[in-house]
Amino acid sequence: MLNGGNKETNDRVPPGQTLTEGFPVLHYGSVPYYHDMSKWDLKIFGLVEEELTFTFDEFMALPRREFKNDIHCVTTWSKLDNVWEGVSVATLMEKVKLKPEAKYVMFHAEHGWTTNLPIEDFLLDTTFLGIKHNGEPLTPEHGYPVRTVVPHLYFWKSAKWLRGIEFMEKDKPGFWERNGYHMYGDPWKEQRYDFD
Ligand SMILES: Nc1nc2c(c(=O)[nH]1)N[C@H]1C(S)=C(S)[C@@H](COP(=O)(O)O)O[C@H]1N2
Ligand SMILES: [Mo]
Repeated sequence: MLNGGNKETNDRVPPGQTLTEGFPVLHYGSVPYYHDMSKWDLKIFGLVEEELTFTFDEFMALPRREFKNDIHCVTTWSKLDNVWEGVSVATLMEKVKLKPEAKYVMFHAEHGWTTNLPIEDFLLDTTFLGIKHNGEPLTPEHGYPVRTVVPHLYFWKSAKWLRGIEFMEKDKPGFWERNGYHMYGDPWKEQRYDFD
């Protein structure tokens, strides 16, 4: 058995992954610590009829709901049964009018870090903007104040410290995708690196 677990559990663990009970911290660069949230904003831009900027207070006032999922990091750990609170993409998109050419999304994080995905994957009702994990606000290390969560793709597609969502016509590689990671990153197909 993959992880020594029961069959139901193993069915939830993609090939080459091992379960972890902890919540590892992984990122490139330094953790941003915010002291003054009046300087924080979240921009929705690119192929939209009208660009939008949320202040911290505006974003935190959006309706939220609970999400449960399993996450899979390309470095081979998976963590089951995460409970999150976040803003659904549907809630966000009520405020956004896309141009018809919008086919891909780029998440922009603090320090210029980026990751890309097709718009269909962004619009799934399992994708969301996470604010709490297992009942607690995200810690600085895990992406405070808001991170995207795209649980059906490897976890590098889930941008911590989100600051922008850009809609694009053509796919473009983000930070790890420029550095050898797969453009899509399906854990069930082990799309880890660009040659997979
Ligand atoms: N802004 C930003 N988000 C990021 C990263 C990063 O370097 N910067 N790393 C990604 C990677 S590779 C992983 S595995 C997850 C790890 O999230 P965690 O530290 O909360 O476990 O964050 C993803 N989101
Ligand atoms: Mo990762």
